Amino acid sequence: MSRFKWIPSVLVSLAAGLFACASPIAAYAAEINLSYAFFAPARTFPGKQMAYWAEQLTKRTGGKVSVKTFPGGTLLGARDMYDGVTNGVADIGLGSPSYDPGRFPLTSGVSLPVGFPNATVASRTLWQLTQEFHPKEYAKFKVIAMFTTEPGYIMSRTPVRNLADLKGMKLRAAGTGVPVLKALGAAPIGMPMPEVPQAVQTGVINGTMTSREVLKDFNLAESLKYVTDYPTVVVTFAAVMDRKRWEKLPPDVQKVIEELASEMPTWTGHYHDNENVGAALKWAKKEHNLQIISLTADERAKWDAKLKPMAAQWVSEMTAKGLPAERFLTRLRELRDQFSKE
Ligand code: DTR
Repeated sequence: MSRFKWIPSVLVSLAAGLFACASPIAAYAAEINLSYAFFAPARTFPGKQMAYWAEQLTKRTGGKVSVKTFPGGTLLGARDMYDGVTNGVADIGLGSPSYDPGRFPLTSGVSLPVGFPNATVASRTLWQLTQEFHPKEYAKFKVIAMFTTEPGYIMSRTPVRNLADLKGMKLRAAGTGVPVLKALGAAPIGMPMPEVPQAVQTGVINGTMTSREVLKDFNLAESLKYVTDYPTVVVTFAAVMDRKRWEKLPPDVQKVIEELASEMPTWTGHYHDNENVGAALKWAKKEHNLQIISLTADERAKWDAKLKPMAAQWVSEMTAKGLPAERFLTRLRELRDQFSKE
């Protein structure tokens, strides 16, 4: 009998002991870790959406998936978000298709002046259209969440009461808002939202056109004291995952992500419409004496007339590119009306 006969049994109990120690940890450690990048701060409404989604995914998968979020452009900025996902810098990226209408041509139709009443209706419309049309612009991606801002308003350093006030004014918008400002006679500059506070402070721009919660969430009410009460166009957001990465996820996890994807437009729209914007306006009025400027009926009609040709122009441009623009816009209007009633 070898005197080393006891060794294997010691090893077995050692291993068992180690396993016993390790197993409680294993029960809590996630099997799948995902990184999720966003270009603006966590306190903003898309940032809140990201945190909610991450928390829900972990909860609904029973801890199988853990998500590490990187808000504030710490991993990817607005300009490199979608390429960053393709290159594997982040598993998921939340960017704004509105910043690059050339890359997301069909989606840009949602940012036409079509009279969405709020972010909830626009977000649901955007998601439903994407489900029905499968735009080629997302071919490399799995879209995991979509939503929009409320229709944007002009917020400016000096009051804008009419087209004459607006003439030549340097105003910033997301890429899809640039033609709107141009049609109204302003001098538009396209730039991502996180760059706006500094551009306002240094006088590069006299204001911006976007959703009104930025008055508080980016502290813009300090310099921009006027909001012109004329709702224009929404800005779109899409959170995507690289398609190959998506295909590697187990079906039960994919199922939860799809379930969440169908909920996010309404969740985000409700938060933005019912809490976020209202709280920001109240704060800006109280802390910074924000003024809301109403347009006269005559003036409003002039603005409407300037924006009216935009939809038809968009259809002819996109049709020339071989996109089903006419059908897309018709369906958009149907969905807008349907969701407005719900
Ligand atoms: N993408 C936007 C809109 C925007 C509105 N609120 C936020 C908050 C965080 C990031 C972006 C935005 C725009 O640029 O107009």
